[in-house]
Formats: sequence, C-alpha cells, structure tokens
Amino acid sequence: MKLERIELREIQMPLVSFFETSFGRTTQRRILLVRVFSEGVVGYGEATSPEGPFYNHESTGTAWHILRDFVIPRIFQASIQGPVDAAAILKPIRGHGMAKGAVETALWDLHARQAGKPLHQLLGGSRRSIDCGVSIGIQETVADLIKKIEKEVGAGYQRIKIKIKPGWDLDIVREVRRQFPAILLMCDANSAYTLRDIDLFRRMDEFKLLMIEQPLAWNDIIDHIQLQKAIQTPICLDESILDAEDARKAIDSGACRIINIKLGRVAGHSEAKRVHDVCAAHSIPVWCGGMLEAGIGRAHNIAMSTLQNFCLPGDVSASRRYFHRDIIDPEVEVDSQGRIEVLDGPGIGFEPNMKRIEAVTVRTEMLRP
Ligand code: OSB
Ligand code: MG
Repeated sequence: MKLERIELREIQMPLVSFFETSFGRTTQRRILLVRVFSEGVVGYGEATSPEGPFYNHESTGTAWHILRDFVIPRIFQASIQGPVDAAAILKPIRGHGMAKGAVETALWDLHARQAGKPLHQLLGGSRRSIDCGVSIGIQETVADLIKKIEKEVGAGYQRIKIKIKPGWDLDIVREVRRQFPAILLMCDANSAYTLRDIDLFRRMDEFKLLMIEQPLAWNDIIDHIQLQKAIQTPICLDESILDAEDARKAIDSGACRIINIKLGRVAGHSEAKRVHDVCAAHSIPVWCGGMLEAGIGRAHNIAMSTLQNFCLPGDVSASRRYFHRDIIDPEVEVDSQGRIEVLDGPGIGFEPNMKRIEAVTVRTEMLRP
C-alpha cells in the first residue's frame, strides 16, 4: 500500500438528545476522522474516543496527539503491505486503541476499496443483516425513561439497554421490568460499582436481565469473577477487554459469560476479529458495542457485526437517533424488525459526504511521509 498522505480532521456535531452514563453527560460530540490516500483511492476511519477520559483513558484530544505524533508517523515509516500489518507496527505504542483503531480501520476500508470488494467480505463476515438494540442513557425522570423505551420498542429494536448508576438502579430496573415484562432487557453500569454492592446485583437476578454490562472497575477482571459466581445474570465485559488475551483470561476465569466488542477499544478490525474468534471457540456470544459514532464509525461497526459469533443484538442503531444529519450517504437506517441491512458497495459500503463533513469540521491537518 503506497500511502501518499493521511488527513486528520476533527468534526463537531450536537447530539439529538443528551446521552448520560454513570461517568457523565454528553451533549456535543467531538469526533476525529482519518482519511488515508493511496493512488487515487481514499479509506475512511473514525476515532471512537469520547470528549473526556471518563470511559477509559482516551479523549478526542489525546487521540489527535497520539495519531499525529506517533501512530501516523509509524505507519508512514513502516511501508506496510496491508491493513493486517498495521496492528503489529502500532503494538509498541501502549494503550490508545481508539487512536490506533482510527487508522487501522481506515486502512481496511482503503484495502477493500482498492480490491473493489465490501469490507464485510474481506473480514470474513456472512450475516446479511445486523440485529439491533438501543442503549438508553440515564434520564431526568423515570417517566422520561419509560417514554424512550416505548418509542424504541415501537420502532422495532430487539433489545433495550439502560444505563445505571448508584441511585438509578434497582428501583429503575424494577419499574421498567414491570411495564415491559417481555422485552430483552439489560443494563450497563460503566464501572460504577464495587464488590461492596454484591447484594444489589443479587437482587437484580429477579428481573431476568439478558446481562449486566461492566458492573465493576474499568480495568478489572478479578473482582468480576467473584461477582459472576454470586449472581445468575450473565456479566458482559466492555471496558476491561482490550484484546484477545484479555478475553481469554476473562472467559477462562469465569469473569463473564458475554463480551461486547468495540473497534476502538481493541484497536481495530484485526484485534476485534481475534476477540471474536476466542469467544467463538469458547461458545461465548459477542455483540457490537457503540461509542455514539458518526456514520464512518457506524459503518465499520456494521461490517464487523457480520461475523458469525455476533449473535446478540448490538448497540449499533439508526443515525437519526444520534444526529440531525449524519456524515454518510445513505444514513444508517433500521427496519421495523430492528435490523440493519448490510450494503455491498466497496469498502464500508456507505459514502462519506464530504460536503457535510466540511460543514462540521473545526480543524484539519495533512500528514505526509
Ligand atoms: O459503555 O457502551 C457503553 C456510549 C458512550 C460510552 C460508553 C458506552 C456508550 C453506550 C452507547 O452505551 C452506545 C451507542 O449507542 O453508541
Ligand atoms: Mg458499555
């Protein structure tokens, strides 16, 4: 792959409605886009880093710094043959998976476009449509939450995930379950609890949740073993799984029964596939997590979700739930059965809308070998 230049770009877009987790509220997204240029073809990637270092250590600002000063120079220096080389070349940079993943996924898109093939095919995916759930943030009132769930269930989404935090947990889940006795329901704590809360999680069992996502610390596997032993509801790990080795350790030790895969958290498609494969080999289902992505990140998530072991509905949902106008054509749409149809165009299958992207850009930098 002869890489002539790589463009870094920050866009800013307000969310349609605020998104609140146990670590804070997001109203405006600051998203980094990467464009890799090679012999007349362009590949697109998106850093999934959030605005501040509260989900993990990464932020929009750190991703810009790591990409500009370390990731992109290394990629230029290495004269890589294809996207699978990128992960090895970036390995000496510790952490910063979201920064690395932005370039790694862009190289996959480039590679697929150069081959004239859909990315999902090159990744080895076989699903023709993606099963979708939604993640619903912490609301001002329970009534607001119920209204949101009603709307999404009515739209056809197959699974509802609600965010919990201390003070917005047991009573909320009880009320949601009372009003929606039959839906696939789960909750995500984003690491807001400790083993002192074991009794609270025991009491959650009665609500027949599909899973509880990342109840304990963002960098923990060990304490989750003890929690999983104490409860019937499956634990799903998000924050604490950074690569296939983490997945193996978490599975072997009984720290979880489900894993959520996020492209940024695991530094791109190559590692995502390895996590997927380790889970498949242990009969552990996976699903695709989300980071409030704009269209390019969303399209990469769809491509990844075509792999066979993505057998639970993911957090990838329609563009319009997040943004008034997304940056790709067509926008991501979800049918009345709660599915996204997989497109067969080259690369990610959706076309970035450069006019729209220009309109929301706040800074760009072009880097050359
Ligand atoms: O933990 O899954 C998470 C959003 C931001 C940060 C972390 C998470 C989330 C979500 C939203 O749950 C998923 C989405 O709809 O993109
Ligand atoms: Mg999560």
